[in-house]
Amino acid sequence: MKQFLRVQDIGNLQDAIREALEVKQNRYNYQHLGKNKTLLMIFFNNSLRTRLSTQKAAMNLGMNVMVLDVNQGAWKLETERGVVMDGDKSEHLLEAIPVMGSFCDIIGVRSFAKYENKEDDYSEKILQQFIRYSGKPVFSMESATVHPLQAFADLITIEEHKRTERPKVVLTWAPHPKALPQAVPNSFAQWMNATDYDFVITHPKGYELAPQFARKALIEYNQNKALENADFVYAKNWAPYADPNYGKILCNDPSWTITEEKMALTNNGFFMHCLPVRRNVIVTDAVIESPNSLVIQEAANREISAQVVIKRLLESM
Ligand code: AN0
Ligand code: CP
Repeated sequence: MKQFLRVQDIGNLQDAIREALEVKQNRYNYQHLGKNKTLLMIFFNNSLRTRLSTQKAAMNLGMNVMVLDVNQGAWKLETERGVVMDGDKSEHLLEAIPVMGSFCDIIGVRSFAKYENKEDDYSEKILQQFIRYSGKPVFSMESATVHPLQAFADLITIEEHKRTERPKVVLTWAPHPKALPQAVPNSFAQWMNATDYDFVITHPKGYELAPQFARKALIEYNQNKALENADFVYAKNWAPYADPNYGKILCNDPSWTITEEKMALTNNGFFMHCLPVRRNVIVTDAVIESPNSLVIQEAANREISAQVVIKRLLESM
């Protein structure tokens, strides 16, 4: 594996799940792979889980880890080529990337969609420049359109908790005061579409995901109907993809919040969310604190998904 961005990069999903469950049992068995190898984690945006779980995964593999918060202490970076740099930005990404690449063996990048230009976001402009100019394997730690380490961890969590071979998994939009990225629902949909689960997406009209991510999922605009008999309820806010409302807030209807009444429609379903989550906006206290809430297990599996990904990048060097 040379890069990790989409579900296809991980190859056969059953093999990846088997490897994840094995790594989870024996996470310190691969330290020889990372000896004298350095992971550089670059953050253009905030993080709690990705930062800690990815660093832990790399340490499990015997690697050295360096973390750079681009907006705290580094030079302010220009990302557009051709700009006369006489403003507040001291350095161009086109120098910064190869310099960063020269100090490490693998690079993880967190760089959210800016919601200024859909084409720039959906071409993964920043991440692709890291792939092109760093000379090193690159993985997404949530980039403009995808969050594959999250989706892989979510898949592992579902596999650990499913009670039937083909569970019903529902991705539901939920309200939020800010316009959040589409990366988490995009990747969740992409990874669920790669399984044979019964996969349903529910959201208000206007919140359709990009067709290349929604693909064969059943779209049900009535949330209560979508939740009927669900085995897993995956809640997330995202901003609209469709024009002219790309990246704007179109709906803030509190009736989409996941409550105990909503969960009562499910098949004693599990509640999932990638975190961070706003309580009593996305989900009520009672639901997130219930025994059916998997949010902590999901977060813990981020260490495992990251370890499988970094392990495979190291094995391909
Ligand atoms: C981010 C998002 O919605 O993509 C990160 C989630 C992992 N969340 C926020 O910005 C609150
Ligand atoms: N779920 C997730 O990626 O969390 P962070 O934004 O805290 O890394």
